[in-house]
Amino acid sequence: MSLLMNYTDQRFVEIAQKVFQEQFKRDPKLETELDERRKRLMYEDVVYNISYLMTAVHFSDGKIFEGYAAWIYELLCNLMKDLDRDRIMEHMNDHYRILSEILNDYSEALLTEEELNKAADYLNRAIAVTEKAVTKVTLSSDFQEGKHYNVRKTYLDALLNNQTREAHRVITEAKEQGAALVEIYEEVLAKVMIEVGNLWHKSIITIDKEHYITSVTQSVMAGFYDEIFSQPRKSKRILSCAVGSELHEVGVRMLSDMFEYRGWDSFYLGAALPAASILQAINEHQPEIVAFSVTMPLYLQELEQTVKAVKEKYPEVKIAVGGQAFNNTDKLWEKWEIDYYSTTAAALVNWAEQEVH
Ligand code: B12
Repeated sequence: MSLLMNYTDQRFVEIAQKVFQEQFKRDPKLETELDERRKRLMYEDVVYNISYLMTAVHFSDGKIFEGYAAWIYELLCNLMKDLDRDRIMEHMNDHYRILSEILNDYSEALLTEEELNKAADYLNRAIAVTEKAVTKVTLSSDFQEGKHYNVRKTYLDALLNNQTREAHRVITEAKEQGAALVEIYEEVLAKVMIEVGNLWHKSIITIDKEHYITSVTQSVMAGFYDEIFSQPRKSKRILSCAVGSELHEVGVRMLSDMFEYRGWDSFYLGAALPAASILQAINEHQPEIVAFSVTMPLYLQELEQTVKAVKEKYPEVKIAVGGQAFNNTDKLWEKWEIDYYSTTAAALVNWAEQEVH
């Protein structure tokens, strides 16, 4: 077994080339993802991977290759930030599978049966290490603090691994084990969404993954609707929406659901609602409270105008504002004629239960 010692060995070169070509054959998307420079680096990596594998086989030490697999995966994730972590996992694991098959074809010509078995075992271990590493991302301290950490971490892990059913299962299980709906919304779903934004901001995940997680989270919320919409009624109404050209609407939907769950009739009007439509909807639904949400500071001005218009036309309606746009302001809400501001939807529900009779 002298592969490592002699890179110019024709069989070694042949293996590397075959693995490289086979990877493109099986995964044509690679052509568009890798430019010429990346292709050259990828070929070099194939050579590098084989030599690490041979070192591990030589010492009968699978840890050498496992450690290498974890290291090369993180390196590639950092070098190719335009690709998602699980796409890079796919690249690597295809590579390990192909290498295993091609080594097998060479069989005794290159390695003894015992060595071949070891190589196959180490390649499988590398696959497992790489699969696990997909979710090994640095999470913010906010995400790690507070109740139900395990539930939100498992939920996030499932989603980072594209495991939609598992994500649903995690939430159903938390509910069955007694987590309140408000806790699932605030402590699990909201915190996971915020963390997903952080991961996107750090280029750890790509935009398609962020969209996928948003849509699964919305479907998880929809799964609670039978329960939410079958609570005893209170004859109180809340109208809510996001204003301006604001597309972030998961938070204000949560808010609306929490009111409905407490027996209020909720009129949730979604994202990007123009002021004129808001005024018309208030006239139609006659809510006791209107709740406005803004995430992007760009739309605060429009919210200010909307608040003024509502106050003028419907002075008896209570106005609540919230959303992340207020986080980095000098208590902007104190300068407006509103009735309530808070950083969480749950706090508004509690306030409204006390204040609105
Ligand atoms: C999903 C998402 C999107 C989706 C939204 C889809 C949808 N259907 O909602 C899409 C893809 C559309 C999107 C687009 C954009 N996004 Co975006 N997005 C997110 C993400 C990851 C999650 C949003 C979310 O659901 N959060 C969870 C909810 C539950 O939180 P919440 O809204 O704050 O609500 C809670 C409280 O604030 C409160 N609350 C909310 N409203 C109200 C109202 C009242 C009255 C009260 C009392 C309480 C209250 O209740 C909730 C629970 O307590 C965030 C990350 C983040 N930090 O949130 C980025 C994030 C908000 N997006 C960001 C950006 C930059 C954008 C884009 C500009 C990207 C782009 N280049 O196109 C666009 C802007 C679009 C627009 N015009 O609005 C940045 C904003 C940075 C900034 N401050 O300027 C963030 C923070 C990501 C990041 N970390 O950089 N995004």
